[in-house]
Amino acid sequence: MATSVTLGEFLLGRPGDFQYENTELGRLLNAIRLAGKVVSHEIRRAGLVDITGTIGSTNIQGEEQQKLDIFANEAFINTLTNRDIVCGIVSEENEEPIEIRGSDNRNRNKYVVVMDPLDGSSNIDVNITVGTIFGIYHRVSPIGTPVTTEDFLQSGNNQVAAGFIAYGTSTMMVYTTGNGVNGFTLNPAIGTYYLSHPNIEIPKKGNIYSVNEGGYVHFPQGVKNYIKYCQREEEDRPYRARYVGSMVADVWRTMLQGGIYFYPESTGKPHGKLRLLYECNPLAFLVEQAGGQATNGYERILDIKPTDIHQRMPFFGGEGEMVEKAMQFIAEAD
Ligand code: AHM
Ligand code: MG
Repeated sequence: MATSVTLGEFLLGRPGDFQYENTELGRLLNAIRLAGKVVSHEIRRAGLVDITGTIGSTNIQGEEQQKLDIFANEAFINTLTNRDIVCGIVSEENEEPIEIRGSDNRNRNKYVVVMDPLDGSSNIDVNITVGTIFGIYHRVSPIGTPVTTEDFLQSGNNQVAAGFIAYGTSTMMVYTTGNGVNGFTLNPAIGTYYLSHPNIEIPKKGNIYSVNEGGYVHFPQGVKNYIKYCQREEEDRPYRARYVGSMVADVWRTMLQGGIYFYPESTGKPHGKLRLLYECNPLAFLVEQAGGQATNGYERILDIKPTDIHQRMPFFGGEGEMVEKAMQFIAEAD
């Protein structure tokens, strides 16, 4: 591990840095790191106790079993609700926004959070990385009034902070507040996250492409042409193919090793699969802050004004030149 700085110390800031620890944003990030530990602990038990069953089934003690994505959803909602910082949450698990009026019931909390509490949860049963994705915004509605849908339908440019917690071979929290990206690895023995990946920068000249090619026949012609380009024996190609099928893991690899990750539209999924608010936007913010690009094939993800809280959006993210090349193929085929 490169350094012994903890996430708590990092949030305190160094002279000249922003100081988060005593601000509401610092407390909010603290709440997320805590909920991440609770979820991590539960996920680590997944192979030991029978907790991956479906809702409604009972385990051997007769207790009701809970799916891990429901557990994660409740862990994050409870942790965020109890701190009088957040006035509303949009979660992949909840059809409607969750309104939080605060302990004094006066709607005075400033922030909204969008989240996918356990992305890629179908991977748990096969011991593959899953993750919590989050984005944080200032509310746009006046303090003292109930949270509105408009508070959540902000373009990703307005994110105050965003990140993910990956539950993989280790548990990591990776986030940005618009001042670079830093990654922290949890030491589970003492429950502390350490700064393991300071100032992450996506390597130039990537050579990995990452897409679910099972959908190839349904992709637009430009995307098909780009995939063939990735596979052609020319210059530094063919590229290597990697696809976990867990967006946090695929984007994290892309940030560390370079390359491009994409989930395009297809005939069956005209807007792709990934959700703009709580999958595309937070990860686009991270990718850009690490020096890369993230688009929907035509325009920057972060510039898109959402129209629906669960809206889907094609995603092309990674090393800038590779994303531009993909966009060039899409434009040429249109
Ligand atoms: P989920 O939110 O239902 O878990 O779906 C999102 C996940 C992403 O993590 C991943 O990139 C994608 O679904 C994989 O989908 P596919 O199996 O179609 O490739
Ligand atoms: Mg998801």
